[in-house]
Amino acid sequence: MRQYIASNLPDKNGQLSITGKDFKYLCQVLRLSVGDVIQVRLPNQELVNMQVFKLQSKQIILVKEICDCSKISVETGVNASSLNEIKLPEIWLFQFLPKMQKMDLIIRQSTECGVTKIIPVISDFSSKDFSYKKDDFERITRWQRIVKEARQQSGSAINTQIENPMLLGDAISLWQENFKNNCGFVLYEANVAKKNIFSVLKEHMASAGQEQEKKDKIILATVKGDIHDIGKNIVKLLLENYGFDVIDLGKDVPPQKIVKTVIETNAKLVGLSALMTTTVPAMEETIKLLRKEAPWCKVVVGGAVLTQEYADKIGADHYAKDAMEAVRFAERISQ
Ligand code: B12
Repeated sequence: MRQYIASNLPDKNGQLSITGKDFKYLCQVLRLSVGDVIQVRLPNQELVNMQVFKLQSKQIILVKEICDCSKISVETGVNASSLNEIKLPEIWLFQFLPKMQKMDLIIRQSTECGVTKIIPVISDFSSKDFSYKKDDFERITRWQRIVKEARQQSGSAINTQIENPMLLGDAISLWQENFKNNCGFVLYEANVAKKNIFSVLKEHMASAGQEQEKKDKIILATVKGDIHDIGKNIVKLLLENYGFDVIDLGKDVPPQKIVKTVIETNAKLVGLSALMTTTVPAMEETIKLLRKEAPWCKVVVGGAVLTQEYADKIGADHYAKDAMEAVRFAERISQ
């Protein structure tokens, strides 16, 4: 555990008393004993080190660290991040309701990734397997529990909020109210929705006369042999949101097809994604071919397996660790 999410603030003596389910979790799962130190995220989102002061049959009492324990004694590794280190933009996930189990997984993963708000959307694209009531208290409580667990395990400083499921129209209004002139991006699930929410939003924006003028063309592809495309799709959505004209060649794309498209469209930038060590060579091969056949074109690479070192080794112009960094690079290139 990288942090414990506390529901209350410590009392006036600086003691935090924990009972019930949280008590069981701390004692039976994490096996805390007297003297152990853990990181605690207080309700005001402050992160403090607290030490087990007393352990009784149904209650555990934590106090602000009293000994000089510079090291966290419960599961070392990456520590929870403190809020002031985080200067990320807010990320809101508008998610068509998929099957229950999948939604649980999505909530867990987006919390771990630092999504600020999760908005479950009810529409024709939502799963028909479950009937989602608007104010299903039990379901919301369950989702909130998943968020709490995911925050505890990942150490995320972002206080992820989950909304009651809402109809697509309400979701669009919410998006417009909050992201009018700022960037907002939407994750989507192509398998659930033939027409994804982003295209729905784009249509909505176009009808409201807000369609932006298109910037440069960018070719995106997941390289040959690799079928991971979630990250690339996020990059695409964000680039499009910033007005770039993205040609998405999809996944498992051979180098020749990428080079051919660059030549045909005269694109200035290619974004390549690879998520496996086994497909990084295909990325290298693509870059080599691009240098030969389309030397004017810059290449930005990304994907969980890549590092700056790898990117340098295979001759990429830029490594983007996330979608926003890809946008920043594209903005620089297009100037
Ligand atoms: C989801 C997933 C799958 C899904 C993919 C669904 C899909 N449509 O993409 C499925 C189930 C199909 C799958 C299959 C496989 N997978 Co898989 N998969 C994952 C998993 C769990 C998450 C990847 C993901 O989507 N992350 C979320 C996105 C948002 O993050 P991201 O891709 O990193 O993208 C961000 C940045 O990296 C960056 N970025 C990404 N792309 C780009 C591109 C550009 C141009 C730029 C600028 C930036 C950029 O921006 C994004 C947003 O910020 C990872 C584990 C992990 N935690 O990474 C394993 C993982 C990638 N898979 C793995 C493996 C081995 C496989 C399989 C071979 C399994 C198998 N035996 O069949 C197959 C691969 C088949 C193939 N030929 O490709 C391994 C790879 C190991 C390695 N280091 O080589 C991983 C790491 C799991 C593991 N720990 O073993 N997988």
